[in-house]
Amino acid sequence: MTSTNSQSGIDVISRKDDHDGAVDRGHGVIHLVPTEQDVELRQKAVKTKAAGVEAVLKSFQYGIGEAGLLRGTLPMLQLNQAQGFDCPGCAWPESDTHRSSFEFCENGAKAVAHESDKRRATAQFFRDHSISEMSRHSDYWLEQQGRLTEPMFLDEGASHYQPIRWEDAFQLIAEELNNLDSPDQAAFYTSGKATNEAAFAYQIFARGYGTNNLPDCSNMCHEASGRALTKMMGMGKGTVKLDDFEKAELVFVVGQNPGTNHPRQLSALQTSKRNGAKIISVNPLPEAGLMGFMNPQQVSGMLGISTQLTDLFLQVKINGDIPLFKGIIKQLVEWEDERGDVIDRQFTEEFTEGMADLLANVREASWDQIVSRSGIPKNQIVQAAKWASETSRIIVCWCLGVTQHRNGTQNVQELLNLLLIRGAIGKPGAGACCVRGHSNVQGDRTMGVWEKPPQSLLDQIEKVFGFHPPQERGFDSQRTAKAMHEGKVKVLVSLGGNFLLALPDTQFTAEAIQNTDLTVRIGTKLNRADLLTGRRSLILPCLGRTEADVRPAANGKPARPQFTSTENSMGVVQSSQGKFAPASKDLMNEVAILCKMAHAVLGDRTGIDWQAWADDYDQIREGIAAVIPGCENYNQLVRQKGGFYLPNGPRKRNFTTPSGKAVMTVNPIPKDEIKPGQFAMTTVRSHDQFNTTIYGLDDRYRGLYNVRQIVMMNEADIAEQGLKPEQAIDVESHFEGETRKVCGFRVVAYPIPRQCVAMYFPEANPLIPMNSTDEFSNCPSFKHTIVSVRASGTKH
Ligand SMILES: Nc1nc2c(c(=O)[nH]1)N[C@H]1C(S)=C(S)[C@@H](COP(=O)(O)OP(=O)(O)OC[C@H]3O[C@@H](n4cnc5c(=O)[nH]c(N)nc54)[C@H](O)[C@@H]3O)O[C@H]1N2
Ligand SMILES: Nc1nc2c(c(=O)[nH]1)N[C@H]1C(S)=C(S)[C@@H](COP(=O)(O)OP(=O)(O)OC[C@H]3O[C@@H](n4cnc5c(=O)[nH]c(N)nc54)[C@H](O)[C@@H]3O)O[C@H]1N2
Ligand SMILES: [Mo]
Repeated sequence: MTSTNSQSGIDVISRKDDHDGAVDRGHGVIHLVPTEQDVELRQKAVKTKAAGVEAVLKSFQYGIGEAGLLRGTLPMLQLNQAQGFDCPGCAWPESDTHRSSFEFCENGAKAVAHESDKRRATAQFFRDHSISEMSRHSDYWLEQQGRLTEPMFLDEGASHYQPIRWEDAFQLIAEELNNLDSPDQAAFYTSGKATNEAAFAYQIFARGYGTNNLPDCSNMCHEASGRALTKMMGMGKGTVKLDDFEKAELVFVVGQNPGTNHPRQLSALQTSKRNGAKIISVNPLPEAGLMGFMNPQQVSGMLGISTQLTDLFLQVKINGDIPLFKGIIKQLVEWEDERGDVIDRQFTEEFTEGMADLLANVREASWDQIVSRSGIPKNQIVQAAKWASETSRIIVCWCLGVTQHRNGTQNVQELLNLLLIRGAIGKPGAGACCVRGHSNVQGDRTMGVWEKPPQSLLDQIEKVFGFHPPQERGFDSQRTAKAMHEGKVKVLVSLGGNFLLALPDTQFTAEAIQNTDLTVRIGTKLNRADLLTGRRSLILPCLGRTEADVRPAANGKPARPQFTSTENSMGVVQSSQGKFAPASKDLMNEVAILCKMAHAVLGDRTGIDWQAWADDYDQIREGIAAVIPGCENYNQLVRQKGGFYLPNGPRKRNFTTPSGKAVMTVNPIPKDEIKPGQFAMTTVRSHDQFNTTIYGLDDRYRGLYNVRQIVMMNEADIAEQGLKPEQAIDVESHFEGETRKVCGFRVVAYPIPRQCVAMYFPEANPLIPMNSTDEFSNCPSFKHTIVSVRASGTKH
């Protein structure tokens, strides 16, 4: 590693303090952090409502700007229509019955426009720009170079990528993989955009090759939800359907920012509200979409008339959710002890176990501790409990503010305890709503992308395909990074995503990646993971979901359009067919790319005709039908208009736990490890990004413009630290004696609880310790890092 001098305020990342994470490959320095100058921060008032006509205009503006008038607007009209393509944005479902012709949201539109980009990162672009030069630019700039058009190869020690033919790329991968000492020296990462066909073919390929090293973005996202739901109900998925929102009488929205990350969820919440439901929001930040909503699909919304969504805003401290929900349950149990009509005894006796321990635990809990650790006054907790005692039509929705903690699994468990004691599972208008992230992250798991595969999956693969899959557990994403760092994993294949910037501890992850022999990334656009690579690197560009996928005539079959399928957050599987001209004639769908890669690597070792799978996805779907429970007749079911629901036991009070009952759990209040002068730091997405893809520099609803290297802090804390708003500060994180630091971030006054700060993902990832993960799910604690701050230029 060599160090470079940073001139800009933003250019510092370090675990060791003496370098910015830049590496010298022999042909110039590759920067882990861009050296581009930032522009001036602008701050406006925090918004109290989301969407409305402004959002529609923004989506068209973005669509037209990025993609050109026709490519920009036409795709949006196809979005989430019964015959169109599945939105490549989030995993929120579409209505089964009524789809408006504008069933899209601003951020779905941005995702589509980003893909329909008219700009191209061609071979000439790679000739003109060395990787060193590209690395000086921001991540925003990298994705702005447009769609990748042909396979590119970076040789050992080379300064530039050069074009490579598809066959040669597959051959290179085959040689590298087939020369490893063990298949476990390779890892196959998946980002949750991959469709069901891609995910299924990919996991069969990895297992046919001989490893369960199938890390995926879910390991960093809802792994804790899967663990908690499986332990307590026997199935790792939520239990509600969209129409339950019409019948609900109380909806909790915990640790999520739907106005930005799941905008169509606001329509569902609006429906609940109009039907008389109360909404309780639990969040350290007063997120615009939680407060009010102007529905862009309706005239009133277009006119700027909003629905007030939240009835009770519980502004918890970061990681205050267990104490808060323990408090709500405690109050319910106190009333039960007085009046005996709060716990649903019929339900709990017939369908659950473990209640005695839960009741003992909440009876013992101290109100003082509940109030001080949640940050919520007792009267507000009593109010929430009162509403929860008045109805059992309760839905609890949650996302990353709940899961990405060292006690993430227990957070989810405490929410589920509330549903169970009220009998709010398996009845209309009630249940668990685990709001997934990436558009097909749930489907990827259903299809078998899982480093800890259930034995039943392995046995069925063996039965259907005749090869013996590996039986040992593989690496999840964090363990993959560590294994690469130790030199145990030498080849990393990524199906989409950005392994470098999505993982914790960017510096460590960069070192890990650079310690491999080969990195291969299938993607649509350039990102920093293509610059900080293994000794050799391949970029394999693929079609996006909006583009028509016509496989050429082969095996006696004429050329015909292919489609793929996805599963949304509520277990609905449906087909998705792109319509638009591909960004380049050299592109293939990622399904075809994977099958061709598998063919080159495995030949006929698995007995699967990979070429036939590449040319006709019906054949892959036959495999899905034979292996994945609930997918029998997949080819037929997926062609039905609106798709089909996967089976969901808990929705019918059929709990597939070892005892056959839903299991209540005891979840201790987490230890308070924050010392005076330190802060709990959470990381959030801005309104203008999709994970590591930055669409723009504005966070409109939070009133923050132009700058992403910021720290949102309570005004009183800013003063107490002797700082001034907008001052440049250094942030140091503390974990088990290790420190990590970023410098030159701007502090902004924000309505966040005392001793709590928020920063943006992925800029804050250098601060996140790799080993700070949930004990049960190993999900990184992206929402809780202990930090201290200093004015830049002063010593810690
Ligand atoms: N436009 C857009 N859509 C997206 C994405 C995107 O990047 N852009 N990403 C997709 C993906 S992969 C995912 S997983 C989802 C993510 O969806 P979200 O979970 O909504 O994403 P985050 O921005 O991480 O927001 C977490 C929320 O939790 C709150 N929070 C932070 N810490 C705590 C805490 O300790 N307790 C509580 N109760 N709340 C807390 C934050 O203030 C914030 O409102 O969105 C998906 N959809
Ligand atoms: N600090 C912090 N870190 C986090 C989080 C957090 O909240 N805080 N959230 C975590 C979560 S929830 C997640 S899901 C991960 C996200 O981790 P990833 O899923 O790995 O990252 P993305 O940014 O979604 O991936 C973006 C890239 O995907 C590629 N891409 C886009 N569309 C397609 C496509 O159709 N096919 C293919 N093959 N490639 C495509 C593009 O090249 C783009 O650059 O990050 C995690 N990291
Ligand atoms: Mo996610």
